[in-house]
Amino acid sequence: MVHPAQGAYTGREHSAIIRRSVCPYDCPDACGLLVEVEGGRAVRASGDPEHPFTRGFLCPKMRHYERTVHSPQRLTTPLVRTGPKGSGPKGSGNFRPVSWEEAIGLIAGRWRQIIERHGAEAILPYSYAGTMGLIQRNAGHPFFHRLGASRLERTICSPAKKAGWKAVMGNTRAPHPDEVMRSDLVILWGINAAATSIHFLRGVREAKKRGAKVWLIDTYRTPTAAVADEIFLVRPGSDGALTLGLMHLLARDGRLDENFLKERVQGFEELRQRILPDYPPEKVSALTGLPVTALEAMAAAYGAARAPFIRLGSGLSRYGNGAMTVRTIASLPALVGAYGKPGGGCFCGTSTSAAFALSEVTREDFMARPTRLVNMNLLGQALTKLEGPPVHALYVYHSNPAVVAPDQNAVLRGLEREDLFTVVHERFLTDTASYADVVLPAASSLETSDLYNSYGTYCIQRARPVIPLVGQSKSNWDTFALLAKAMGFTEPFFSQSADDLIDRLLAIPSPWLEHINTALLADGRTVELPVPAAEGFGTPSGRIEILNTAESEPLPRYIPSYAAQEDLLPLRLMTAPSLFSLNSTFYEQTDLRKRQGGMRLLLHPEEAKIRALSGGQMVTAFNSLGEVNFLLETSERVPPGVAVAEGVWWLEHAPGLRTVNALTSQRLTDRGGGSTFYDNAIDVRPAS
Ligand SMILES: Nc1nc2c(c(=O)[nH]1)N[C@H]1C(S)=C(S)[C@@H](COP(=O)(O)OP(=O)(O)OC[C@H]3O[C@@H](n4cnc5c(=O)[nH]c(N)nc54)[C@H](O)[C@@H]3O)O[C@H]1N2
Ligand SMILES: Nc1nc2c(c(=O)[nH]1)N[C@H]1C(S)=C(S)[C@@H](COP(=O)(O)OP(=O)(O)OC[C@H]3O[C@@H](n4cnc5c(=O)[nH]c(N)nc54)[C@H](O)[C@@H]3O)O[C@H]1N2
Ligand SMILES: [Mo]
Repeated sequence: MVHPAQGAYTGREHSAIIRRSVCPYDCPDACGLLVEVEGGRAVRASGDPEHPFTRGFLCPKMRHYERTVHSPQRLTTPLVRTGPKGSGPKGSGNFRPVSWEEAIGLIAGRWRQIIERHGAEAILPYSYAGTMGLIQRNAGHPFFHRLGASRLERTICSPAKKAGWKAVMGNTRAPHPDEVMRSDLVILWGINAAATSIHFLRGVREAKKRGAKVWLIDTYRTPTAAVADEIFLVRPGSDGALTLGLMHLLARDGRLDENFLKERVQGFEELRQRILPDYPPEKVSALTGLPVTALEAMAAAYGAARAPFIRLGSGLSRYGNGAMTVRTIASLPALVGAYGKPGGGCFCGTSTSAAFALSEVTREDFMARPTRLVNMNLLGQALTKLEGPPVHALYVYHSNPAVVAPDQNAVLRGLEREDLFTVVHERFLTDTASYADVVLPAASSLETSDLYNSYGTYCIQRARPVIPLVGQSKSNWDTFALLAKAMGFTEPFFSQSADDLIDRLLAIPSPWLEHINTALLADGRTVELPVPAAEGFGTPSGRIEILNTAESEPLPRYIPSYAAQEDLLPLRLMTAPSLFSLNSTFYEQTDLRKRQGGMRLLLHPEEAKIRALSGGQMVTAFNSLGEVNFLLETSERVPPGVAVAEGVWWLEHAPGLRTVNALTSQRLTDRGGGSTFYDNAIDVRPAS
């Protein structure tokens, strides 16, 4: 048993000591960490066995967090560009180290000129989820609001999923994730939980032990297939049709919970009469690629289950029809009354940030007027085409758009502009940083204070620094404090510390925080918030709204994805998460890169054969947006018609000049302005 030390790093410790922290990355689990610190360095990271949900188990990515924190590649001083833009880490001779004072002075000077000539909206902040802590993640909002800069619509991840869920369920809160243990039919739907929700799988395995059956519905056999009893591989973007087909069969066979539908659901009759007749099994089979016998068996098993539980991922929402697909799936449990049963329903995710008055961090009130909104998925367009005013300055923090944003060629064309003044605050000289005019070194989560929420559990945790700052790095919060001072902002808000702001947030009354143990939280331990009691559904009508007249389409129906509408190229590209990286994070760890086995494209052997390709060969994947070289792997795990590229690789480690997002488009989802990373078609030829 380990006994972590209390309080923050003091700088006076000489022998090894163990301190608590939190995994800062964009993952639903938000693991509790124990960090062994020796001589001011983190020497080992392990899971905190006292974390109520993650219970001491870490994913392969975090097992050597110390290798990221103390990587020889960490940036340790501010840098100013001396060579051409975008020559990558190999060309790091293109920068010269400068002091923070010089760097901040340079930035403030350029920004003042730009504001004078073009107005503050010519400045665009760009950030996403390098760190999930509520303070560091949102640290730029008050600054850019006060500056009057353009605002970024942060919709790269899953806004379509949220919009789809909300259309049916409103603000209904998710059950506790361990509710899955009480289910007799668990459906892992469009989620590679073995990569993206590993602690949730513990509950799934427990349900299995108690007799539950587990299904996986995906577009290829992901590593999650190992826990599944049944695997259903659907055509990409066709889950909406699948769901309507299942509903058709449930209605046809009288497998409905009529009482539940009458009392707690709005609009099932309309759906039954106007929509479901259009989705007979033969048609749904043609749309989804699933045989009619499989559809019949699925509907029969779903209808007969005592408490079917859907764990819905985000992949299937990243399509032109993504919000509608989620809306349709969210309606399904209502037909059999699963939302009313322990262990039943649909789990999309939690949001414990709801416990906090986040507007006290983001400070929309600092805006003199609502400024221009720029959708982050349209960064390529914003940097190359936007007028009134064009973007003259970009400030990137905890994000890596040169590789994570769609339409890489457009993004890089934008970043290459000599007249664009780019600042990047980063831990590493990422591909984005290699295009910067000024690079600022960022602190890691072990060096900063923060308050962490979770989007897969009901846990929160406060973290304090466990090691001193590496080199001259600074946290997001402290960097914006310097920039605020340089820009002449005198509001006391900008001179408080991150810990001051955390104290303030925790002191604001919230029904979520009423009964928690504040001493535990102050001590840096994980605190689980009580799941709010479910009284009815959080919709305007108090019912599950299958019919929602506030939507432009009042009822769910199947809309084909962009790629299905075009049908120009034969392969649908799945840009799926890897077990050994998190978006473009962790590529600094050599072992994790090796475990991915290089930047690969997976194809069914038949698809390789008709193109005279073989596994192990270098291939070029292409479409109208770009070309990307991959190492080809042929695999029966991938059905014909589908290509899979896991991971978001750095250009530095790519076999060619581009990575996967040179093949993804800037098209948006039907609702929410989301990304459509999975809704792209490609073809493949031998690399020249
Ligand atoms: N190891 C690892 N963990 C991660 C991440 C990572 O990159 N790696 N990313 C983090 C982030 S940012 C997020 S948002 C979360 C969630 O990250 P997401 O990217 O949403 O990952 P999943 O929810 O696992 O869902 C992706 C799955 O959806 C499948 N899919 C794609 N299209 C379809 C379709 O049309 N139908 C069906 N049924 N399935 C489809 C893909 O094949 C894949 O298995 O995970 C986080 N955790
Ligand atoms: N092809 C494809 N593209 C995708 C996805 C996909 O599945 N496939 N997933 C998409 C999704 S769901 C998401 S959420 C986005 C995520 O996109 P991003 O939010 O850009 O995530 P990362 O790639 O993890 O890059 C985060 C960067 O932040 C830096 N960083 C970490 N901590 C700090 C800090 O405290 N301060 C500062 N200043 N920097 C820090 C890290 O070094 C890292 O380079 O990517 C999207 N892109
Ligand atoms: Mo994400």
